[in-house]
Amino acid sequence: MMQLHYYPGTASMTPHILLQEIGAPFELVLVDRLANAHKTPAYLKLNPNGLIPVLTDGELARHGGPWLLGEDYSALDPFAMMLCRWTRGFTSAPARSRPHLGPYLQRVLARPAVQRALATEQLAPPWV
Ligand SMILES: N[C@@H](CCC(=O)N[C@@H](CS)C(=O)NCC(=O)O)C(=O)O
Repeated sequence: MMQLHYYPGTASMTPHILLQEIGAPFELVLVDRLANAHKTPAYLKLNPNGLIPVLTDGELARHGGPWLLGEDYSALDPFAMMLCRWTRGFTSAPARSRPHLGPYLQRVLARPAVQRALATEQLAPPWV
C-alpha cells in the first residue's frame, strides 16, 4: 500500500488531496516536522532532499488503468513524470526503479507529445 509521509498544511497537501480524489488505498505517516523528523537518517533514505512529502510506492497504478487517474490520461501524468524525473540522480531508489512507477513512467515517456517536448527541449536520456 502507498504511504504518504506528511505534515499538516505543507506541500504534502497536494498528493494527499489527489489520493483522496482517486480513492486509492493509502496510509498517512506523520513526519514530525517540528522535531526535524525529515532530517533524520531514516527519512533521508526516503528523500535525500529532506523535504516533506514522500510518497512511497507499492500499489501505484493498481487502482485501475494505465494512468494516474485511471483510464484517462490527464495533466497529472506529465506532472508526475516531471516530478519523478527530478529523482533520476538519486543514488538510491530513483522513481524509475520502483516496481509500479517504472513501467508507468515508460508509458508516459512513450507518448508522442512527451517525446516531442523532450526533443524540443533537447533533453538527453535518461529522461527519468
Ligand atoms: N517541491 C517540493 C517541495 C517540498 C517542500 O518544500 N516541503 C517543505 C514543507 S512545505 C519542507 O519539507 N521544507 C523543509 C523544512 O521544513 O525544513 C514538493 O512538492 O515535494
